[in-house]
Amino acid sequence: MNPRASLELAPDQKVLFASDLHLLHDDDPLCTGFLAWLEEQLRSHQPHWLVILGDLFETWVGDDLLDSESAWPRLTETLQREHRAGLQIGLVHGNRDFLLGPRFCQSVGATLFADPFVLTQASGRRWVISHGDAYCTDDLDYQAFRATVREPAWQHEFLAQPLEARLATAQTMRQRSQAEKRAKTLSIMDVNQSAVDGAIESHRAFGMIHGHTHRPGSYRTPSGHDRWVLTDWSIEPARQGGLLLSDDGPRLI
Ligand code: LP5
Ligand code: MN
Repeated sequence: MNPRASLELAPDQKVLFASDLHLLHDDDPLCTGFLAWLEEQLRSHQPHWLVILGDLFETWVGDDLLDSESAWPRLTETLQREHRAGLQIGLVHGNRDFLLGPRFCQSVGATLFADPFVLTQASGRRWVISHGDAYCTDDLDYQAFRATVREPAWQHEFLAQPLEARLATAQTMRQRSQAEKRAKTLSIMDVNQSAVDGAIESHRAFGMIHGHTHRPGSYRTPSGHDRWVLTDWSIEPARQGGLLLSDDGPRLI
């Protein structure tokens, strides 16, 4: 699957971003909350694109999950219906669901985008769009793990294992991640500012939009660029939201 590397917007086209939903089950309250939120945003803002900026799922161990008892009928049917009604859907891999593949994308009518990709607004303003984990360069243990599991050969071998074995490995890895995070400082788990500035400048962009760090807000980088961070999700409505990019610029919603 060749991910798309850029997106150019025409005047008046808006993009709705959401990330870090970490959905567990198709029928749980978080998924219900997300689908209701999505319908509401689509109705009130009428975006041309929905871009899911990684970690839609708590974990994703292969597209054959769609055949399993933990399939996603409500989520996939809703996205597919919106896609048929004219919504363009984009997807970026997160650190939990980097194994989302062509079959999942097809099931919801989504286009996979590279991490990072460059979005150009009608005004010519360029944004680097990323899940964000790649810029947490101070987290050396995570970056070593990331390098391993993003290798095609590793993924090929992992995906050849039975589904039950993959689910068990993912669960072990989740527990390990939670344990290791308790010993890491907040700053190690945040993006590295120089890495962000480097990416913005090498793409000749105005700023960056990302998720992953669970620290929503708009920030200024040391070199004076804009960095917008999406919220992660929980069942509390205060922690449910996204970002709307319009001709007026980005806005957390
Ligand atoms: O996700 P979160 O918020 O808890 O923390 C992330 C980083 N952790 C991860 C791991 C994922 O949570 C769990 C894996 C998802 C399953 C994917 C599909 C199946 C793949 C199975 C892989 C074996 O991404 C965490 C960061 C944090 O963000 C903040 O940025 O700190 O990083 C870690 O916890 C990584 C550890 O520090 C290093 C772990 C080394 C593990 C070595 C064993 C690898 C074996 C691979 C072969 C089986
Ligand atoms: Mn993440």
